Amino acid sequence: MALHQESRHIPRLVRALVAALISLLMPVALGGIAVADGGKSARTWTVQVGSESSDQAIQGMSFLPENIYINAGDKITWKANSAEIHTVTFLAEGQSLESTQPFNPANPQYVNQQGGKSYDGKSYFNSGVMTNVSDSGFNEVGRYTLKFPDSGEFTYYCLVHGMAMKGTVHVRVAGTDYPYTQSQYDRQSQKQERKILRDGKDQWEAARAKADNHTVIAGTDNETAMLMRFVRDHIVVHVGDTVTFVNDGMGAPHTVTFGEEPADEFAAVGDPADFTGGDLSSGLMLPKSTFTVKFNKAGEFDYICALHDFMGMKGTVEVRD
Ligand SMILES: [Cu+2]
Repeated sequence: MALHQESRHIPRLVRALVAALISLLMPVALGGIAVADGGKSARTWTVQVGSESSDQAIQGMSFLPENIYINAGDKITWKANSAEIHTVTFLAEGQSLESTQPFNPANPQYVNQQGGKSYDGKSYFNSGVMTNVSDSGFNEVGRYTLKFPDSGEFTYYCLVHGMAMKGTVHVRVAGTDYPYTQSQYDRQSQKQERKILRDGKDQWEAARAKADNHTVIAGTDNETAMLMRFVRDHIVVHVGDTVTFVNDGMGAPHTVTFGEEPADEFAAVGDPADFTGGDLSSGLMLPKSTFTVKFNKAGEFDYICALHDFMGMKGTVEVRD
């Protein structure tokens, strides 16, 4: 397959080389501007990072489009399109994705931009944390642009979501005809976004069916669409009752945090077997984990997911005598 594609491009490569040679031989009289690619100038393409519903409850884990075909010399600008944080990360030669997991929010290699503006095909390049909001708690960026001077197939990942979120940049020889226009990619992306929203709504409905006054679904996801909500977000129990919070997802972690948010969001705080108000936190709740709290005092207790509260992931347990 790859061989076949290579051979198809040889005449174009030869053309491009001839054009390059001519432009080199041309006197610099033309204002110093040499046209090396037969008149086709380099383009900048756009890839969207994540997607979301207008209330931010449903978050999509996708680079849209997932595959993009560009030519050597072109640039790509990734644009943050969701409150949920993501990264655009090209791993170094020989570095495995597994070795980078899980995401470490305290490590600058994960959260800050790494590498230059031109991708060399082998070093570690990272956008840093990308989101479309300014209160994520990170030094976030809305856009990340890289130039691709060399042809090749380059896969990148979101370090936050690992295997669930990857994309590929197919860089072909300068002058190659583009298979898709930007507006074709955009239409394809919109279709994909609508599917993610439908998936998210289905999961929300399934969560409602599983939840009751003593069982709260603390987020759920199918690795592409995530629900960033507690379901039910307001429950009424009695003193002495227990409530079990369930992360019903497959990829995204959450927390259940009463009182003050701990400096380390992932740290467990307090005794869930005897909660009478104050600070209590589950620590990091991985997919399929649960957190059970016994409420021993009447009152209204508000809690948040320390990771996703800025998207509205909050709840209340009302405890009556
Ligand atoms: Cu959460």
